[in-house]
Amino acid sequence: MKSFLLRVLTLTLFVVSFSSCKEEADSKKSYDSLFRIVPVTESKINFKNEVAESHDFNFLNYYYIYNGGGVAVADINNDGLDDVYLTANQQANRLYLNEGDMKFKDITSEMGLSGDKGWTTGVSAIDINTDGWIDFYVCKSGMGNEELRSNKLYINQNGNGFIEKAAEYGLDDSAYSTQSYFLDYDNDGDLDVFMHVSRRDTSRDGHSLLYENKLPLTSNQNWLNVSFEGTTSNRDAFGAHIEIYVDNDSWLREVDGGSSYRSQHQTTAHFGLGDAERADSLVIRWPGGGVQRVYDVDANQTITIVEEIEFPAGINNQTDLIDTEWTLSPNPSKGNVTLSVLSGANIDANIELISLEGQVVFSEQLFLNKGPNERSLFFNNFAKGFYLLKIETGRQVASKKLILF
Ligand SMILES: [Ca+2]
Ligand SMILES: [Ca+2]
Ligand SMILES: [Ca+2]
Ligand SMILES: [Ca+2]
Repeated sequence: MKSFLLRVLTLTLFVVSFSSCKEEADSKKSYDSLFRIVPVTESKINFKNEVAESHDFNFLNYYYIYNGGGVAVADINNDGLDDVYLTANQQANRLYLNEGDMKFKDITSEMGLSGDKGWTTGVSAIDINTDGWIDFYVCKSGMGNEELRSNKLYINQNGNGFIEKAAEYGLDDSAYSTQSYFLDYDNDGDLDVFMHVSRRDTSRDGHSLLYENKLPLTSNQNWLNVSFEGTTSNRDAFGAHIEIYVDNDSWLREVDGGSSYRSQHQTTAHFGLGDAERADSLVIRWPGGGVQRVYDVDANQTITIVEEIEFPAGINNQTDLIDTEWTLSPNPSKGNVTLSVLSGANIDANIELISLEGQVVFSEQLFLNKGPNERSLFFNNFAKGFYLLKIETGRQVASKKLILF
């Protein structure tokens, strides 16, 4: 009997001890995990792709039923925040505007995107007309009504809404398309389309389709294709984040590893630059944590940027200047300019004033203290016009336009 009691006690102690270990592990997990689920009440992304099955509508007679829709993530209003377009099979597709801080707003209706019918199989966010504004191409598929299978192209109206123009662009294809892959396959600055079509589409003999973009690009449609090669980050640069700055405008792209079902876009970032013939700067945030900047890049070319530097994640914020955190005022100026810089560290810097012809007309060494810095600069003797003020810190370069009048 004594031995039996001892065994029960030992087992009880083991169970209590195991339970408390598990609770401790669960508790630890909730504090240590790198991800958390953002609740719908917080994000306001209240979207479900619900498919209703029935005796007459199921996998046996409708083989698309579990393929899903697709999602496209891109900045539709050029505010530097990625927005989200979610597509459904039997419900309406939805566009959510990113309001920052993980909060989104359903703007489907106000942007003219409601009323999209048909069985959506995929969506791509691309700038099809190279005007600097992200457009959406939506693939439709499924048996039955051919009209509902016609793909849709929503052209962005300078961030104020979308107008459907698939027929005008010759992309209102009613093939059994699953998803489209966008690439500039002839390197002429516009995105061409490779459309993946189901082998069950006997009208196309099961062939996928390649569409060449024949839109004539004007002087208002300058472009830049940027390819990336990681060295310490992954070689394909998946996860790289690219910002491009032109005058007061900026655009954002990310190199992603896939889009919707059975498709992946080119990893080259395609930018429409409007009437700008050069980009002031490109800021590349590599997946390894490094930040690289490239300056004064001519438009209408394809360039490859190889990863040169890597900082461990988090270091940049401690030691680097941040573009948005330094100012020149007043700008335009008559010559007396105040440079305000928030520096992440005590650091040596060199500033240069560069004319439009590319001549360095002024340079000075500065020591920046960690925190806010202000320096008075006197450019009263320089000719009126546009200049570039460049700051170099040894591991970082940043520039801004300055107008003297
Ligand atoms: Ca946005
Ligand atoms: Ca566009
Ligand atoms: Ca092309
Ligand atoms: Ca073309």
